[in-house]
Amino acid sequence: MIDKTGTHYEVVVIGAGVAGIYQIKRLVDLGVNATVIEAASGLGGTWYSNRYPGARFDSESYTYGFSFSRELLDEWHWKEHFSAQPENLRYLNHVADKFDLRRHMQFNCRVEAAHFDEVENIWRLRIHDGRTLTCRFLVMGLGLLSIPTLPRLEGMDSFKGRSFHTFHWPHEKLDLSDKKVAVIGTGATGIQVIGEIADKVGHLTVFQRRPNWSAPLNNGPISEAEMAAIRARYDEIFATCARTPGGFVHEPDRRGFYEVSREERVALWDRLYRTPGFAIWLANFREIFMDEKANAEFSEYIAERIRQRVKDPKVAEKLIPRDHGFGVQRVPMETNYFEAYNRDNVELVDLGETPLVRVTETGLRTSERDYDFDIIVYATGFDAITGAYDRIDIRGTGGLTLREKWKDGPSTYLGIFIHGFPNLIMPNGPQSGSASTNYPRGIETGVNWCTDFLEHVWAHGYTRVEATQQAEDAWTAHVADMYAMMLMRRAKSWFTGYNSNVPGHEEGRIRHMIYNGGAPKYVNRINKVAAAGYDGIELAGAPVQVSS
Ligand code: NA7
Repeated sequence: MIDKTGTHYEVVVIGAGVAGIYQIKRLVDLGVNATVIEAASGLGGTWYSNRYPGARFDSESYTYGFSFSRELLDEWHWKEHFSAQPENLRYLNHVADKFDLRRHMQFNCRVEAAHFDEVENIWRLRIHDGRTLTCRFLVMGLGLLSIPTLPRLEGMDSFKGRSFHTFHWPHEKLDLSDKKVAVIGTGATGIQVIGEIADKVGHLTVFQRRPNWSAPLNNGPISEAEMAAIRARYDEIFATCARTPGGFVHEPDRRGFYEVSREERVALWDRLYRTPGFAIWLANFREIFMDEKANAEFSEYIAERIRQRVKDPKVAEKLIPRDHGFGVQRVPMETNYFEAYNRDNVELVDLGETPLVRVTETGLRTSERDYDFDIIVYATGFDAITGAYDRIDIRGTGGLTLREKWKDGPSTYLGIFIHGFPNLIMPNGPQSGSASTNYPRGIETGVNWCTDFLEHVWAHGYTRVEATQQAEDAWTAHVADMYAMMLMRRAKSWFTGYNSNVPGHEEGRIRHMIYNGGAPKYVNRINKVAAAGYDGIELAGAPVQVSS
């Protein structure tokens, strides 16, 4: 008999983002006693929090939506090829309402601790308000980019204007006209914000530590007729996503980089530069990711594009990355980004030349001078992928903390299980397929697999499931081996666990955060594991009667 001090559920899902929404849908359909615990006051995860101007998909909208319901696909009209945050949040709320999922979600609840009880094989959760919950299975729908990080600068609290991380951009309308605005950071987020606000602010100063390779998003509206055509092709669209490494509609060019002439390569690149979305990254030659010479040639092609678009040659050169080649970090997609620097009200400060020294009462100080601002925007990124796990006191068998286990980087079995943490399941965990692909496509795969797994467990009356050490070691080594083949391994980015603002993540040691084998290989592998009766996972225990 389970000794309960709070409410007991068969499954607790942490996080009401894309993963949590779909996971609870599957569980509710099975009639499982399950709940979603969400720290924010609404559902939507990334799309609930990131309300900065310019926040939008880089995935084609119709490849980002859920695929599980024909009715949903038929009734939803995406208004743009790369839909913006307000519509994305409306969509996720629509899904929750349509399938009556909201009543299975608890908002404003932050899970502070999750401890595994080895006697009863359950998880005990402590919520920030002091409540305790217990569950047999703990499913992590934690965001991969949900813990924003700020620079560690002296004087940050002294600034008298408004300052915030892009993740905390105010929900109410913020008037930027006539304001002097600073944006620190030129990652995917900074590049979206800068392109969007450049012509809406009084003056914009961009503080860039390292430039990023970026290319046009080529967004556009979707008419009724176009949407009807997309609806008719949904099966084909999702089939394409399922067979491409990134889970997108973009298929890599199968020709060998060196087998075609320079003219043919340039002709492809000219076409890709005009093609919407990640085509420039993912429909390119595969050598771009692995071969230094091929990467350098393509990077120079993009550098030339930057020079053509930015009028001041000195500024253009500052916007061209020197420390890494195109595509070895996450490629930000831009709209009017480079043109922003042609405006009289936009200035670029190269922190490589004049580093930030401190925040003052009125703005920012670099090694060269003081700047005054009304608003400082920190577009400085996230404690990515493992950060949300680190923020919860997760303890497995023998009191082992996940924080300690993962202090040098994650280790998992399939990105789904962690040895030492029984009954903890991650449909979109570090080193899983969804962490490196078009998220919702990977998430649907992960949630479906995990739900099938749980059905298997319930059908057999197992109460304790745990990956073996051996299975975890083999998977983690496999993930590391794939990094070894990629130029990405040398890049300072969240793909390798780099973040200068997070102790322990500042320099050097690579963390194998994502699975780089591509969606089809990942799906093939996890399906094989299932077909082999869940190879690598110890299934144990007899049913325990739970009193209510
Ligand atoms: P990113 O891609 O991690 O970018 C963060 C940016 O902030 C990047 O330009 C950093 O420069 C810069 N940064 C970070 N810390 C500092 C400090 N201390 N001083 C100056 N500049 C700093 O995060 P994003 O939010 O843009 O994108 C994250 C993902 O969200 C993205 O990939 C999408 O999938 C959605 P650096 O390059 O490290 O020198």
